Amino acid sequence: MDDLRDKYIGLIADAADEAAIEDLRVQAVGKKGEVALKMRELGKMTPEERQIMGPKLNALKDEINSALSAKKAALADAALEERLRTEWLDVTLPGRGRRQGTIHPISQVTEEVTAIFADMGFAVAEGPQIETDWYNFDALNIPGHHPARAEMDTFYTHRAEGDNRPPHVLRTHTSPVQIRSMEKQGAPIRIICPGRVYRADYDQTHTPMFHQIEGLAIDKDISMANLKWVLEEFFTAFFGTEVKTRFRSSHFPFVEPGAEVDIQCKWENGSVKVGEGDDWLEVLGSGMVHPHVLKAGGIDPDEYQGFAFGIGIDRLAMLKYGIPDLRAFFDSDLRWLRHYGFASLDQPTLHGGLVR
Ligand code: 2NM
Repeated sequence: MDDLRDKYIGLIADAADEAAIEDLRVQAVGKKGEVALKMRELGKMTPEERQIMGPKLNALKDEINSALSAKKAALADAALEERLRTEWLDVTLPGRGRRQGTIHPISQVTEEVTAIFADMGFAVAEGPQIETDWYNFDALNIPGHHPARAEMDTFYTHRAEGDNRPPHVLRTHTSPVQIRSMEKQGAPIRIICPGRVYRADYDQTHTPMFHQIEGLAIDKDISMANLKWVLEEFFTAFFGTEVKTRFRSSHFPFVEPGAEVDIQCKWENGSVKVGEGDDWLEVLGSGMVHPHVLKAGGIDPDEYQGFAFGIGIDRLAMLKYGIPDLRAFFDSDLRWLRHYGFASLDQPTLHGGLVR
C-alpha cells in the first residue's frame, strides 16, 4: 500500500495538465482502479485483517483524492497566472490611427452646386444611366437622322438577334431625366439633374464618362432674364466672388433660342482665375426649352415655357480647385485622392449652411 501511495502521489505531482489528472484519477481511485482492486481483496481476508486494512485503504483513497484536487487547483491557478502574464495590455496607450478616405472633388462640387440651387428652390431629380434612344434623343428634338446623334459619339448597348426592344444607349446628357420629371410632375417645375453621362471620346480634355448638372425651370412667365439672373447668382455663390457672364447666341436642338455662357476670367502664369480680368471662359450651354421638348414631356407649350442649362461638373471642379488634368479624376490614384480630396466635414449642406 505504501508503494501504491508513493507511486500515485509522485505521478500526481508530475501531472502536466487537467487531462493527465483525470487519467490518474481513473487509474487510481476509479471503479476499476488500483485502489478498488485492493478493496476487492478485503473479502478474502480474516475479520481482523479486514479491520486494519479497510480503514487504511479508505484513508489511501482519501489521500489520493485530495492530492488530485489540490493538484487540479494548482494547475488552474498556474494557467490563470500565465494568462494574466501574457494577455496583459496597457489600456492607456494611444489608439492606432485609421486612415480616412476623402470626398472626391466631383462629389464635393456636386454637393456645392446642389446646395446653391436648392437655396433657389430647385429640387434634385435622378434617373437611369442606360436610356432608350427616345428619352436620350427623340424627346429632346434630336430625330434619327440628326447629326447630333453622330456628333455625340454615343455608346449603344449590345442587342441580341431578334431583340425587339427599342435601342438603348448610355445617356449622353442628363436631359432624359428632365423629360421623365416633366412626364411625372408636369408644370410648374424647378429641378436640377446631376449625374454621370457617357460619350466615346478620350483625350486631354475628354473622358468617356463625365458628370453634368442640368437645370430646368418651367412656369407661365419664365424668360431668358430669369435664366441670366439664376446663372449669375449661381456663379457668384459657387466661386465666392462677383462673376460677370456673357451670353453668346448658339444652337442646341432642345432649346430655342440657345446660348453658350462664358464667365469672366484672367490667365495668370498658365492657370486661370475666375471673376477677374477681361478674358472669357465658356462653361455652359442653355436656352429656352424647345416647344417640341415640352410636348414630349407632356407639357402644353402654349401655356408654359421655361429655361434649361447644362454644366460640366468635372470642369467646374478643375476651375474652382485648380486641378490641371481631367483624366486623373478617374485614375483612383490614392495620392491624387488624398491631395485633391476633401475631408468629410468640408461638405457644405443645406443644414450645415453655405459660406457666401
Ligand atoms: C444644355 C444646353 C442647353 C437642356 C435642355 C434640357 C431639357 F431637357 F429640358 F430640354 N435639359 N438641359 C440643355 C439646354 C442642356 O447642355 C449643354
